[in-house]
Amino acid sequence: MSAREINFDGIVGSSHNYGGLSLGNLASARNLGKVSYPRAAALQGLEKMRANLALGLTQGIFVPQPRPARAWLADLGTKPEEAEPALLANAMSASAMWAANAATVSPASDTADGRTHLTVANLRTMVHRSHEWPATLAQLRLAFAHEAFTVHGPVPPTFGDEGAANHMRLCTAHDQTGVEIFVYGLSGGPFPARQHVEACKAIARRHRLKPERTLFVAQSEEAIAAGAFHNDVVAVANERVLFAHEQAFAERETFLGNLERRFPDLDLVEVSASEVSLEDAIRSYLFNAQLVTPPDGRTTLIVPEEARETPSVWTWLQRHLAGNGAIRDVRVVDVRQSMANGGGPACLRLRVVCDPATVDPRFLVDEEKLDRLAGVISATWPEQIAVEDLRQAALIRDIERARAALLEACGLEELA
Ligand code: SUG
Repeated sequence: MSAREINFDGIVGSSHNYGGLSLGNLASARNLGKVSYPRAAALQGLEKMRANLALGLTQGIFVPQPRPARAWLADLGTKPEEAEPALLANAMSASAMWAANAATVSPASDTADGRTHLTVANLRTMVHRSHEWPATLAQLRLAFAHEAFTVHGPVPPTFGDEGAANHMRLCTAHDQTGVEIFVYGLSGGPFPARQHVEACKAIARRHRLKPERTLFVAQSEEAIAAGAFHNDVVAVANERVLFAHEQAFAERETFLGNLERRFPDLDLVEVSASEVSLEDAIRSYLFNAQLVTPPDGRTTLIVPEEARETPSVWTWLQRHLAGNGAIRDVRVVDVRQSMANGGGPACLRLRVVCDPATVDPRFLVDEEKLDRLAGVISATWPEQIAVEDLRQAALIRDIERARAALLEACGLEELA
């Protein structure tokens, strides 16, 4: 088999809740304290994967992390029963579901040593995400143990790194040499810039990328200030196509000029602020879509329901389709439980271009396996969680048992 793109989706963890933990992520702040529905959330995620399989795409999974994060609480000298409420909330988040923040990936065709390189993201800016990386790294090391891969530890936490959410790749086909674009933040008005340029440069060096096929570009301050806490909230790329809001990048003309010089085949689909405001783009997550190439070659955009409900966005999409633009098809998925924490279809997946035969099969899914996982989730995931219940011993027990049942169904007990 040859290399192809695999989307690895994070399964929504059994502790999924709305803790309002992410400054600069407007949905997270807006939904603080709302009752969450972990079972429905995880099943929505599985349905998205099912729809991708139906499109003919190859689908993978990552399993949820241990919650509460007992190891992290122990490092802080406490435990779930004793931790202060704020600390406990940071130990209970299911935020590892957003696999786009798991790692940055450079496919073998881009690297000097012909291996696929992955660097686990340190996620150091947000407290609740800063302790994800050890469990993510353990999982990456299992899934990508084959010699075709090199899995790196995190960039030192001096420099913030949030993984593939701030990384795009342009290429004529997934298995061909690409141009890798690293997007960093300098300033975000009232909000933190989570991705540091020093981390981007470190990853490009570690991954042994060719400087002439690598670009670094800053997010615009206005995008971060409007709620684009990751670049994938305002831009997404697939093969030749870069789909972006015109206010996504600082020094837009310079960036696009540099990009066209490095990648003359670029097919730029830019949405102007007069057609879709930054506010509508961020509320609807138009750009936090999966832009994919199914086997029939028709570039397809997988958007959340919220995009259909936002008139300016839906009008833009219909006009683009009618005009035979680069995006040939639009599919709508319901990931509302994740969206309410600022995680759209693209946040939920990590793209890895590789030969599926080199991936540990426990991390790949087909219809039948999704059925089995849905059975476990329906039987064990809590139906709902109110933030004030996070300390309840019975809930904590259910959350931990549910994850154990899923690990068993996946044959991944060693991640317990
Ligand atoms: O890091 N939300 C996540 C959403 C991540 C989305 N990922 C990408 N854009 N790729 C974040 O802000 C909210 C958790 C809470 O408030 O309970 C949260 O972590």
